[in-house]
Amino acid sequence: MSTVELKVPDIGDFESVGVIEILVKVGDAIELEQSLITVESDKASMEIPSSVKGVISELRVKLGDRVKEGSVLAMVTLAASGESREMPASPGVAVAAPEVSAAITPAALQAAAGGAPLASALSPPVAASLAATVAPVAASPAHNPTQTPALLAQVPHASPSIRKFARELGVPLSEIKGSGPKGRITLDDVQAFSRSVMAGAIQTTAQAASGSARTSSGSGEALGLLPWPKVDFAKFGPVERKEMGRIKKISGANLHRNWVMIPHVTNHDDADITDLEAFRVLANKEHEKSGIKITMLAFLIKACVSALKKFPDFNASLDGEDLVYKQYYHIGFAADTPNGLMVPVIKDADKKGVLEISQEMSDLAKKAREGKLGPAQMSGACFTISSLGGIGGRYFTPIINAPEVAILGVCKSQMQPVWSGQAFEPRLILPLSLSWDHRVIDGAQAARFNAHLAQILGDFRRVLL
Ligand code: CAO
Repeated sequence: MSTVELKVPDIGDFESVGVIEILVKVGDAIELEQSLITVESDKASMEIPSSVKGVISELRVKLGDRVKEGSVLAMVTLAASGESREMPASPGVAVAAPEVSAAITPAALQAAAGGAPLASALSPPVAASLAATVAPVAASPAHNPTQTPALLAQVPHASPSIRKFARELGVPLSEIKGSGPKGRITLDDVQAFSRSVMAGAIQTTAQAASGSARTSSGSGEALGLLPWPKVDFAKFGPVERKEMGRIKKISGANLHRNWVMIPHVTNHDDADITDLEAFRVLANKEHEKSGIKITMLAFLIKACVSALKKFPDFNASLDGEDLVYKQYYHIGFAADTPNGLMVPVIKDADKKGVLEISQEMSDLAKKAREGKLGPAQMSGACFTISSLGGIGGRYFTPIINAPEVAILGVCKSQMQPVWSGQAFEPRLILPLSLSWDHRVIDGAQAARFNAHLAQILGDFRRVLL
């Protein structure tokens, strides 16, 4: 049996990178190209794959270590029938010269000379470079005892971008069951998990352990801000203290993250819905017997689908440095419930009529108020509408529901005098407030999106164009 050192290959321009995940443990049988650790620079995260096949006999890194090209990650006892190859380029990492990434021990060298196990375990370029990379095991520094079994157990299978995304959301990958090939965790899995937590359908282990979800009232110290003011309110008058509800705590933490992490901009516009409202009233009369109430929100959902089709950037999500353009149109709508804000999702709104959407919305809103929404009914949205139309107000700044990139806020429509060219006419005007992620969308696009929406709401026949 021969043992080799697994080293960090050329990782491009980075002086050193931090180890943020260790994906293997001592005793693991590893395959060629199997990911060993995840490292992160200030720009990206990447997985370092193995260049040999064998069994991990020692780990030389631990979480938080900084490594650079040539750092020894692990000792690997080579598989008799193993293979080896040069390090492949990781996404976003330029691998310069084809370096030998596994430094070879004297035992391995001996084996190579003898031909047998090592020759089959190493590729020709690796074998050819043996002399330059001999690193006697005995002389190597004592390794750090690395991970606790708990950390090493059950390393989830997910790409670096998904890991990064999960980290940004604070989603523990180890608690997600992957739906991708070989149980790989997909973007949808992370989103679904996050929404379930937000909706209170599930709790992360950390939340369960602490007995509560992370709330939005952090100290702010992590952001370098002044500490939150601590006031003894009772000094100024009688008070009553109540713990925030579970959903409020969870949604608060999500809203806080979205507010802090997304560069929000909000464009306000108006839509003339005089004719649409007249049609809605008429349609409701005609369908009175069906028991379905056609709502303005159902028309808004259809209008938004049309706008999302015309401006696909609004139907996208950021995934690392990529944009994922969704070819489906699932629209979330904010529902005010006694327990707090919930966002049920109308799936495939492009394939449904206004009647069907109205019916589904009413069912989902009822379930939301009764606290009976399942995670599947709150996941997968591409875009969200938050309607305060039934309540009041003029305009507001809705917070984007990550990883979506925009949200439409709607307030109460009001009769207003509008200049027709000849005279002021009374028209029913609906205020629109579109918040968008400036990393993905530009102001001009947002203004066009709103204008398109207003055009459709002004004359719904345009949806057919
Ligand atoms: N302008 C004027 N009137 C409006 C309107 C608008 N934009 N939108 C709805 N209305 C009217 C409806 O026609 C209805 O009137 P009638 O009872 O006379 O028919 C009334 O307001 C109540 O409507 P509704 O709110 O029950 O129905 P909806 O389809 O508009 O909305 C739902 C459903 C679930 C979105 C809504 O009940 C709700 O929860 N809204 C709050 C969303 C929220 O909290 N957003 C903030 C998120 S950020 O914290």
